[in-house]
Amino acid sequence: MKKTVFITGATSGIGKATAELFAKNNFRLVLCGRRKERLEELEVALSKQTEVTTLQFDVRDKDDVFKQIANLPEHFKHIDILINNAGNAHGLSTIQDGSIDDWDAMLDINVKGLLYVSKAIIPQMIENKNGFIVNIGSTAGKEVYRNGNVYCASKFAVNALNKSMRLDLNEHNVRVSAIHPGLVETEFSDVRFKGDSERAKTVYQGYKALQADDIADIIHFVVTRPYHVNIEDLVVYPTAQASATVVHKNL
Ligand code: NDP
Ligand code: 8X3
Repeated sequence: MKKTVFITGATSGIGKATAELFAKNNFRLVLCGRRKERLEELEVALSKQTEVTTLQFDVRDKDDVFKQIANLPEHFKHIDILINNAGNAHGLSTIQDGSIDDWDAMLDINVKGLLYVSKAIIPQMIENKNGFIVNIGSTAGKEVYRNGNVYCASKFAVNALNKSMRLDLNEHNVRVSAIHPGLVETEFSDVRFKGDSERAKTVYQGYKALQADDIADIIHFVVTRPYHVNIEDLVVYPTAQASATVVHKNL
């Protein structure tokens, strides 16, 4: 039977690549993000392959998150797979110089936003005794690096929530996985450096970073294992990256 996948942060990077791959593989799609035009473009493009609906919300707005998920068209209400992907780093500063607005954004989006969306979708998975939640963490949630402080904390929280979800949902037959990528070339660094695209480009220079398609491929692999198989935690780096701070560059 055709499965429905709900993807947050589908308007760019990992989320968009995942939407495209899942469309190709005949999943029904609920695609979320704030940028309306991008959602519309995706809906038009992917509707040629599968059924698609879009929800435009900011994951920080809990009332809107709950309202929009509750009001999904009938055909899209039953969600088999939730991919908690929306998130970003905002800034790269020492703890003493960090911006409180950036801290709020990262904790509100990467942690609380993930919780709101999950809370809106988990009850139906419990009722159905079936479902899959994939949390996109980061290697920043496994190892801190200088200036990463609050972004790292937000991803350590995703790691903890992933483990907690596994414990709490275990008796309900719901699968839960986290995927923790290292450096992936997306709009991530543009957002981190607030539109300074020259600086963002330097993050991916001198080596081959992971691409959004690589992560989409891994997500697809994880969710298409037989139901008795649950990959708990998957860490993936580009070959040139050995840890958060060791990247072999040929500059
Ligand atoms: P992008 O910046 O390309 O994509 C981020 C996505 O998140 C966009 O679709 C954006 O949509 C959405 N998003 C951001 N803020 C909000 C919000 N407040 N409400 C709703 N949606 C939001 O980055 P990536 O694809 O790289 O990032 C995806 C995930 O992967 C993030 O959780 C990130 O932390 C994680 N990650 C990224 C790595 C990397 O090196 N790139 C490595 C490890 C993990 P819109 O702006 O339209 O709302
Ligand atoms: C994104 C990877 O190294 O910029 O989560 O934190 S990193």
